[in-house]
Amino acid sequence: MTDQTPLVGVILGSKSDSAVMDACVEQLDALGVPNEMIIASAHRMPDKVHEWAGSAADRGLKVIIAAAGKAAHLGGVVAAYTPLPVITVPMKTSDLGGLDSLLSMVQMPTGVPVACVAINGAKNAAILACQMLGTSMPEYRAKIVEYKQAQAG
Ligand code: RP5
Repeated sequence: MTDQTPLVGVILGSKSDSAVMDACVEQLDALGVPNEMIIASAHRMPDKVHEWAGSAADRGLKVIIAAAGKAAHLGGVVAAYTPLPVITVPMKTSDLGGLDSLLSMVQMPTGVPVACVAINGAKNAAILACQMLGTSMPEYRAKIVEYKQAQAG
């Protein structure tokens, strides 16, 4: 999190998701991507999700990352309310190992796409968001080039 206007919004279905998703925010920070994070469940707090997602583009966000578990409708609901690209992160679950979350996210109906990273793929969601910013903002493309060079050793 920085003082700059957030470009990436991270929304979690529950505070319990932050144990995994803190790594997403840390990766965004490491890449220098201004971000904001809120907790709002599609099922428990639908009005809050609507308000946040519906105002996201006008507030300056460019990409949204949505993390949730079980019957994980959060990313799809957010995508219904915004023209911004939505990256979803399926949370590993105690009952079904995250397959429930994964299928809930990837099986979106035609017309409301979301991207989906691996189960608990918090860091990849941050990197993908930065890559999306990099298509029109050279400073973020440069961050990805730098990241890939460091990764290659
Ligand atoms: C989902 O249900 C959340 O995203 C979380 O992954 C899962 C369990 O939530 P809690 O019962 O821990 O709040 O909505």
